[in-house]
Amino acid sequence: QFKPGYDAGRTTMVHLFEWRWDDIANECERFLGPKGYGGVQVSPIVENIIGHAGGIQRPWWERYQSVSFNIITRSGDENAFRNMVDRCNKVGVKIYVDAVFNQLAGGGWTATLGGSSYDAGGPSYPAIPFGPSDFTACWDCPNHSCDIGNSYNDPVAVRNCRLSGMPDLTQGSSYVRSKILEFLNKCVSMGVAGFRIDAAKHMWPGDLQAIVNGLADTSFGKPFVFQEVIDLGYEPIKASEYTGIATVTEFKYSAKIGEVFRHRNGQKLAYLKNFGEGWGMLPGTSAVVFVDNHDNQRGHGAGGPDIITHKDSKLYKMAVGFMLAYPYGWTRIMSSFFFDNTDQGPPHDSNYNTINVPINSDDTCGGGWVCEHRWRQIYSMVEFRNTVFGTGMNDWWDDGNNQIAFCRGGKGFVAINNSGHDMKQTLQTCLPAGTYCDVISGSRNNCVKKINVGNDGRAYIEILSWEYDGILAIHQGSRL
Ligand code: ARE
Ligand code: CA
Repeated sequence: QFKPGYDAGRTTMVHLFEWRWDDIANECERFLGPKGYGGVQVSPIVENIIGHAGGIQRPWWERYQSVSFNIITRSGDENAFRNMVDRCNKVGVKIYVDAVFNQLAGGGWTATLGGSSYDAGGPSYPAIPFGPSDFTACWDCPNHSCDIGNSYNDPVAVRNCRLSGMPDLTQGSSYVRSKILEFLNKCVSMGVAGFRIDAAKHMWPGDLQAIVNGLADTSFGKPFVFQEVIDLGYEPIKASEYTGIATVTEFKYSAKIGEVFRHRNGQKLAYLKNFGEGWGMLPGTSAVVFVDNHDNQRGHGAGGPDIITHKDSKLYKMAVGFMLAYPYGWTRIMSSFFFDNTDQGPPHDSNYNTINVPINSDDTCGGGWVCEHRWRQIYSMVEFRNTVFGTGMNDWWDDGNNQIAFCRGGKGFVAINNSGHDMKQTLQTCLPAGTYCDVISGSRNNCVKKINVGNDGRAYIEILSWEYDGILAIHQGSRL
């Protein structure tokens, strides 16, 4: 549960938010496998309510309101899901399922995707089946409303009350655990490599431990488990309560990297020298890290306005590039769809069926899909991370401000200029003498910036303030 189980030479997963299973299967074969991605986090896979939010039909978040454990969503049915897992596994790309079992669907909805009936008032979900005794009773929640509301300072309320009004499952019950495990282990038997545990903070660590203990083995050992625990340091529930069970999503990383690259609160890139544990974050081997996620890129969850997303593309490429270059945590790339309204679901046809992702001749996506993971600056840094994996960080340089550079062993070198001034420096690259191609501005086959590394390992590095990208990277594999 602590290792993603990536195939050799792979290090990074991408969250293909709301993608269809047939698209993900194609993407594994035509792009993710060849470009060295290790895995895909997929959106929740089980039957959910058909939702709306005011005038917005089919919000993305309807998938966090399950009514059964049947595999049927807007991404496809069970056959399409199995087919995807097989095809991705064959090309070395693992699948991680977003597992939602703190709560089930709330009330007020009339239709479900597979037609299963339910009653949030019971609460009763006959397709599983779960009945009233499988849910936390209101008297076990300290709030009269039965809801968590703002009670994030009370661990009992966070675990026993309802999250946004949705009926709260009692993971303390052996029957409830057995049904959850039946579903998770079915996924494992289909070849799934691991799970994101949604709303882990809202479940008692001991109950989660019991569930994780019951997971079947994959071909590489226990499935990878990463628990969604939002701990920015201000609440009594700590991420460290969960790191004994499995890895945890490190939200401080997302929040802080946004602050630093936006120069908020006196932050500057020079301070990133000891990013990670040195900033009070979890041990790197226990942390799943990301610049933004599907919640905080649209103001849900934690992080606030400083979170950097694809909308600030120059900043985003620098921040994601830093994350991939720097030796801390298990890295996850976000792949989004465009939205004007924060409730809006994925690109769809007139019947609200999710549309396939059209791929343009220049490798980018159309149809309303952003596909950050296809940006050259991002996938080239995934390859960088694969190349330098296992080395430490050395030969850090900074200008005391917002220009930085560092090496990864003798295998890679990266420089970032987020200062508004030109960067013109002769720096130690730690690479053997030779000519290298910068993988941000171009590629070995179509090189734009050539870097000459001398016999002493030093090279002249230039990133002008007006340049399209504020990052430059060379590595063992980019030698001309
Ligand atoms: C929707 C509507 C609600 C409605 C509910 C029931 O928005 O108005 O009451 O449905 O009908 C997602 C959306 C929610 C959505 C839900 C169900 O974000 O808006 O509710 O799906 O459809 C907390 C949790 C954390 C959670 C975030 C969003 O701790 O676990 O809130 N993140 C996960 C997923 C979400 C998902 C859920 C959980 C639910 O990633 O996508 O919700 O399964 C502080 C605290 C944090 C807290 C944060 C926000 O920072 O420290 O712990 O995060 O505030 O409250
Ligand atoms: Ca709970």
